[in-house]
Amino acid sequence: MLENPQRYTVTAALIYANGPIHIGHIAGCYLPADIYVRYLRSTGKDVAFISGTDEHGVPITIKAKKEGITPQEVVDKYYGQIKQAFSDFGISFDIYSRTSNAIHHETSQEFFTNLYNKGDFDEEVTEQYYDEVAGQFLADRYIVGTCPVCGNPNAYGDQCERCGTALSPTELIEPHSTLSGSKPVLRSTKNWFLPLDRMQPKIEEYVNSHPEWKTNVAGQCQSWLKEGLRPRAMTRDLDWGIKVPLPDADGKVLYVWFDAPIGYISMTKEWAAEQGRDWELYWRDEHTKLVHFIGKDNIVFHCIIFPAMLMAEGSFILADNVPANEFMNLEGDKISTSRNWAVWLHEYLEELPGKQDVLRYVLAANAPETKDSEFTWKDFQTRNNAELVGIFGNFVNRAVVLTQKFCDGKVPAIGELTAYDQQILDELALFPDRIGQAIGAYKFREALGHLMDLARLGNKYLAETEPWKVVKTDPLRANTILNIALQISANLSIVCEPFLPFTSQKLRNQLNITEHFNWTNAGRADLLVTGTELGKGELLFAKIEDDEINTQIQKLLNAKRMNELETKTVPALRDEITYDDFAKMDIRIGTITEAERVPKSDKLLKLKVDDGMGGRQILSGIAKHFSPEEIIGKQVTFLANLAPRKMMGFESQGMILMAEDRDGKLALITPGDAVWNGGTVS
Ligand code: B3M
Ligand code: ZN
Repeated sequence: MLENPQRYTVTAALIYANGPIHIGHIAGCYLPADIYVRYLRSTGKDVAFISGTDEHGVPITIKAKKEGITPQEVVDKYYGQIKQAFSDFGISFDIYSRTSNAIHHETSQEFFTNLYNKGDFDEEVTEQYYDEVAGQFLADRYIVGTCPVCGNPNAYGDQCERCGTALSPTELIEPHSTLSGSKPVLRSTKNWFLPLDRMQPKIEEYVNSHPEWKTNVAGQCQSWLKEGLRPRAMTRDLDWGIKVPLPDADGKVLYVWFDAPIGYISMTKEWAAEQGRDWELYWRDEHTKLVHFIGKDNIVFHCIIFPAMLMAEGSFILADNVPANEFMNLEGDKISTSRNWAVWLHEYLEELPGKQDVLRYVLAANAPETKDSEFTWKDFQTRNNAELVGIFGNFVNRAVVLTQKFCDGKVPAIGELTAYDQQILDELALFPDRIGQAIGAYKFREALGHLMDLARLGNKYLAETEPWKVVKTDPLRANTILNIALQISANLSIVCEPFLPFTSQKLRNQLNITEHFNWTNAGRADLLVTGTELGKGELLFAKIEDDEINTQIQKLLNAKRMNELETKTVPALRDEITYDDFAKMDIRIGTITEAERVPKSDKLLKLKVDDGMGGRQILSGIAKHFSPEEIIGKQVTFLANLAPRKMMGFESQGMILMAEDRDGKLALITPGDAVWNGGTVS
């Protein structure tokens, strides 16, 4: 672990630009990174906070195929959307760029050429699956087959999503191409491999030199190392990506996991150029602390493969830490893009405007730091109402309102301190370090807990000193109490900023803080100058009502229902019949003229149908689907020569034809144009 770094390069995963982002991404990676960076900035550190979109690789081409647009159109669409959502949510990247930029292509190719020239790659001809119908090599993701471990028939060539096993396509049982459905054949092709096997001792040394890494991260690394690293191809036979800068590499691109992490470097270059800074300090100076924030599915790439690339290249620093989080689940189920089981950030921002900090708070409080965690809307509501409104907002509000009431809205003078006041101020002074140390150790939940404890301390102080009573007998004493309460509030505005930046700004406005206080000022009891007029009082947090939550829960339930429907298949065809069989049926058009429920039956409606032949009575089992009123006057299709039969004591002379939707809903079959009653259907 690097002690006393001179500067920080903090990266957050370059998410694939193939879809919008959801709360799982934020809780896993972006929010912790933002809290960390905001804290570092507040302590006056030199930080570059780098992120952007990953615009290469098979996930992009798969999406393009699905949406029927080009890969370029996919990444253009989502880059803008993702960038906007992050910015609206207050994720304070110094740059949010993209791997399709020219500078990134150049940087990656240069990196590759460097390793190539140094002889770091093994050139190898291997057998890869090829789709003869589609005429192209198949990326692992384009091959589906049965998992040899758990028998899942839909395992991908690189991983089984049911049991989590990492696979190679040749391990799949009965593989087929998702491009054409055909059985892929093996064809030989040349690629360039990074010999991770030979590099293992150096990688091991690196990983083992970081005993401070989180256990979930260290655990994954050790299990990879224990299995023994294998050479990994750094080029692929694909047409979407960065061209391999070699003469004999037509139709080949850099492996997306080769170019993507280099994106951190090229984006830093881009940022530094804009800022007139030297990018090399952020990647080549050993006093720079490099930290990668990612989700758990990216651990091996950031802890083993990218460091191996950097080691081979030789002129870069390696990550000091990779504080990867586990996953966040949603309402008892895994977040899933394909099943639309997610809370999408852009939708949240639209549907719950002005509540960025509530989501930031809930996601930080529930962050999956050591194990998978869970987001529920009920918990969201409770944390908002009980914690943000009930503790944080309540304290600040009391301090401000009492000041308005008893002190003319101005910061009152502080007088002589009691022993209790002093004790409170001593405690206050400890908070910035306590919170900061937890953030520095990537323990964001703990840090947030300390932050709330400071608000609790404020509440306790007011409850015990009761300035609203004291003011009647000893106004000077009340002034001292309120001064202290306001100083605690001012401190809250500083130390809450990494977590709740919007609230911090509101609070500063409310306390009329114009100075640029930062972490180094926190802990002091003289932040607010006596006599300063407070700004407009506005509630920091608003109660969230059941309605708002129920709307969100309903939305998820709808998604679940849509999914269930989508997996439903069309019923199998009945046995074949001849034309003569069909011709026996006399199907006609008629108009329902009367409809009423059949007593004692919850299913049957008794209908009068104008059949152009004097009318007839038909009983139909549709009472659960239609009210009598809504079907009177409707034209329907009915089977006219069905033998009459008795139902619940009434004669039914025919049968109304119905169409059944996949969710079981019934629809009348009404002719597209009005047809005279008695008209035949054939
Ligand atoms: N694009 C995977 C992902 O979006 C990958 C991360 C790259 S980080 C350099 O989860
Ligand atoms: Zn499996």
